[in-house]
Amino acid sequence: MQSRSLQPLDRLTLAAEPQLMEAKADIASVEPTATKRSITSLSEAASEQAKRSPNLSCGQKVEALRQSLERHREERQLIVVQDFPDPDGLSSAWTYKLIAQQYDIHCDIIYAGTLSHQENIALVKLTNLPAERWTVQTIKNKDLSAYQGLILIDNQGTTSQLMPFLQQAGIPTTVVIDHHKLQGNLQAEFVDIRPSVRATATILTQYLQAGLLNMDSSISEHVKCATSLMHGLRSDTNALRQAQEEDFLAAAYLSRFYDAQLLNAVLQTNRSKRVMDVIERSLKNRSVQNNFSIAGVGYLRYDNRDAIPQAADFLVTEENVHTALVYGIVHNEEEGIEMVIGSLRTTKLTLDPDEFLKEAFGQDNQGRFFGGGRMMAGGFEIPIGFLGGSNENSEYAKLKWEVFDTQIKQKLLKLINPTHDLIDSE
Ligand SMILES: [Mn+2]
Repeated sequence: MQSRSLQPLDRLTLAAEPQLMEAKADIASVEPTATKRSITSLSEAASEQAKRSPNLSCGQKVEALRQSLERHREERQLIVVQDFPDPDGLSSAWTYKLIAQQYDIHCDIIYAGTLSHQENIALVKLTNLPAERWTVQTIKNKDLSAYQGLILIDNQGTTSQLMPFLQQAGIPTTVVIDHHKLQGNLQAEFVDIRPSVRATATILTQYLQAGLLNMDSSISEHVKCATSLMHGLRSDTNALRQAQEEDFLAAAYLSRFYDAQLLNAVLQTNRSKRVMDVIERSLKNRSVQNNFSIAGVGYLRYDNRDAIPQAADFLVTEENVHTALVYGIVHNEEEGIEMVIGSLRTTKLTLDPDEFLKEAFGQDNQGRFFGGGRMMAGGFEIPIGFLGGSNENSEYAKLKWEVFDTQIKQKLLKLINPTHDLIDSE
């Protein structure tokens, strides 16, 4: 029994090596004509990464996490998931919370945005998943001195509006567990970032398997948490179609505990009419070039923001399309701000969403990238600042949309079709 459950971890140790070679190959493949600066920053990034997450085997990582938990016994920690939490982030955060409970660490799981996908709402309701919404207003009224550590799961702090407040309060980042690419400056006591893994739920399941929490199918909370992990894992791997060996092994382990009926109930929630309307708009507005499908969907209410990734999921299923990009202007009535929000979905293995979006949209004046991603999926958020805010004047709203629509298309087409000239040369 014991040796059987250890097997996947051994494989993971083996799997870590080709990844290292890949990283070296990346550095070697920089063309000699490249500027000195880019070579330095690449090797710097590689050595930085090596410093932060030394080439530990999964067993060693588990041990390092165990020690971190031990060090922080009886403390309170805040688990931050991205603003619009997805099943992978939510289920992984819950798993960390249950693991930490073993060490008398109390965790609160928080997110700043909304639960907008009908499946996410169903997941949280049906499993009683303990996540709280803290808006920017909420956090201003919280006593943050009650928390001794910050836990970032399925993100690296770059997709949460709460981060500046938490950093200002001086709460140290204790743990980061993620499968997105390294997003830059990150200092934490324990870091497990594995972009080669398809879901953070896989990483947390490996922790469970390694014994950080003894799963018991007679405990309803364990069954529900395992079900949410299964959902998270499925949802980040396109229903396991893009899963790799370690994801399947994690799913196999979870199959001992999860509730198939409960998972079915979560998956069978229907799309709302508003989501259907956005998908319809994306279909109508899409233009396909070089196997990219691009669609602007105009204005959206904040609560319907999740319609954007769902529309991208749908557009990428068209024949001869390998990548879909859908975006719209999302209006946040509560805070009176507007943002361009977009999603990318790709089935092309050689297209790196993180690189693609960073190159397409660049960064703001504080060096923060407008976009980023993981394997097969990415997203971007561009604040529209002074031009934001609702306007009764429909002519103005139409003009504003056209400006952003044109600008985004221009930036995307530069990458997709470099010879394309948007401005008519008559
Ligand atoms: Mn994820």
